[in-house]
Amino acid sequence: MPRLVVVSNRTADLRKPAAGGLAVALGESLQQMGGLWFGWSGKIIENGEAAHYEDDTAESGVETQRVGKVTLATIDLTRADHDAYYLGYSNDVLWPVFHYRLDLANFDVRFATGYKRVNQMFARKLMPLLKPDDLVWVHDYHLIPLASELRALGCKNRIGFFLHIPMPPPLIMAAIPEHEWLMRSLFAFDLVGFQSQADLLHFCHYVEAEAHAKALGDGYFTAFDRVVRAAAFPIGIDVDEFQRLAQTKDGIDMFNRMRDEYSRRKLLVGVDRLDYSKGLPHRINAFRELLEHYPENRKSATLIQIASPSREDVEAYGDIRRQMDSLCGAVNGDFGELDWMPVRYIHRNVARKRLPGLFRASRVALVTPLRDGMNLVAKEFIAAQDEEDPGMLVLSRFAGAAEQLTDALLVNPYDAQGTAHAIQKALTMPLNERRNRHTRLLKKIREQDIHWWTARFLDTLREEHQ
Ligand code: ADQ
Repeated sequence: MPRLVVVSNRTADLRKPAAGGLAVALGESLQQMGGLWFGWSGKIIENGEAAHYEDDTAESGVETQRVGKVTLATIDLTRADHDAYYLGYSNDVLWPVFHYRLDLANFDVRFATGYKRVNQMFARKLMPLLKPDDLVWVHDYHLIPLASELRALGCKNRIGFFLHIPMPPPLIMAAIPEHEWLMRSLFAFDLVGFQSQADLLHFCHYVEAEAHAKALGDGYFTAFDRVVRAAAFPIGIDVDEFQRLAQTKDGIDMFNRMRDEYSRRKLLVGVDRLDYSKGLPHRINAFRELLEHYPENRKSATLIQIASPSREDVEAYGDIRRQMDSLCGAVNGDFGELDWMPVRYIHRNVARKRLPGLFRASRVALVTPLRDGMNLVAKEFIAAQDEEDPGMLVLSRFAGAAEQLTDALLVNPYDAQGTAHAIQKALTMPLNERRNRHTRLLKKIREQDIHWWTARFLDTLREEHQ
């Protein structure tokens, strides 16, 4: 069996499940299969100059560490490289554009140069660690050119790529000055995976229209003298692990505390990174609509919104924070009573072990991103429910998860009144309907869980084109 080599921007401390979806998903699969995980250590060399990378002696060395069955191999970045590659191109160009937010993108040409330079360095550092039959699995938008850089160094391994965020439609993609180069880079992989059919379709439209790729059937395309296969692999969660977490002492304590605290109230919950793609201000506005148009919820419904700090060095993230402070403050100011606050907004990280209890005690989860690759919180909420008396999921149709979770109440998060109506429907849904919907949702997330996802991606990567 070939060794698995995972490459992602960050490797995580596998002993501590982190807040990012990628870290959670990969940590689980790598621990099971063993192998190598390569990425940035998270350390920044303050006095380093990006130009020094031309001189091999000034480059950061690779540090290795063994955690269980996994070898972690990490490199540091200079401040200049970190700012151009990570803050700049990854989070100020690719993240907004891939989430359809051209208005937030900052197309500074220095970002593209830094992005390319760091991908070259990743390739140079990784290449000596590879064995000929390793399967290489590259993750996410930070590393789109990595396979082409590895190929330039002579790498013949099978290399797969998974995009955790949405793939935008061709005309939005075309706003990125380097869009052709990015898409050509994808052809250096053997397999390119997307979260949803919608993303896959955008890729197919782009390569056929803009790159004149020829479709060979079964997801294979040829262009630029290479053959790549593209397919959708909706990422899942470890349903059993999440349910076990709900049954631990911490899980039960959290559930009991929340249930006692909110015994007279209907609890709604939202758990996200504080990111403009998650639709948090729209959600607060929809909740305000709920209180206005369905007054029976006043003094009764409470929304706990956890929004963990994220990418605070990027300007747009400061804006969303200020917006949330003001919107939540206004709802509480306008509707709050001495003994009831409508919104409890928590701008902090919450330990993963607390989430199942919180989800289980909630009547409704609001997962209403404006655009999201998948959204694992939606699946975790379903996994945590009491099957006898399950809570309902209100889910944005613009989350990748909406393709699978059609038994949730699907909403357009831009439509505050429509969303408020769906929340009201969720709060008042008869037990029988809740149970039926939950049974079907749970079946879906069990069938396509994290183990299914890993196995399907790797099995497909192993298949050679005939
Ligand atoms: P994220 O944008 O980080 O991930 P998501 O899938 O919702 O989004 O969440 C990832 C994980 O982080 C979940 O396990 C969740 O419980 C946890 N988490 C989120 N907010 C938290 C908080 N405030 N406190 C504690 N834990 C929190 C990216 C893409 C997604 C895609 C994933 C996986 O943007 O679309 O689903 O990768 O591919």
